[in-house]
Amino acid sequence: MKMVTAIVNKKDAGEVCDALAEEKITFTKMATTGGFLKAGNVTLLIGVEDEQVEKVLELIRKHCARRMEPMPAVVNAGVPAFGYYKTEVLVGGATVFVSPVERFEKM
Ligand code: 2BA
Repeated sequence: MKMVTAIVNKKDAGEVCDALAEEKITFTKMATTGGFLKAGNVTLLIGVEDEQVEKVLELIRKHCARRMEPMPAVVNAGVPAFGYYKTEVLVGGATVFVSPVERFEKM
């Protein structure tokens, strides 16, 4: 068994969750915050059998877009007042970790 931890953009979370539910894949949805942009994102905990991992990754890939997000002023603080500096950053599609599950029990 594997635990898929997927950090997705809030804008994509609804579609990803609907797609997982449609495939009868159980998951937990958590409201989280990115450490860099300090903006809300969504973390999904998806415990699945090994043979379902690729299906889960495929659904996440299909429904998560890469997009430019504005950097909040605090992240931009300290840059020179003149000249070019970055005001947007490329985020996503999704950041995914696949970890082995040593033991799974429902009590
Ligand atoms: P944030 O930490 O808010 O990062 C948002 C985006 O900002 C990142 O997109 C990346 O493009 C950029 N970024 C992050 N740290 C940076 C830095 N030190 N310098 C310059 N740019 C930086 P993604 O890589 O797609 O990450 C989206 C969200 O996924 C992250 O939101 C964070 O919540 C999570 N994440 C990404 N990598 C992670 C990791 N290794 N461990 C845990 N969470 C991670």
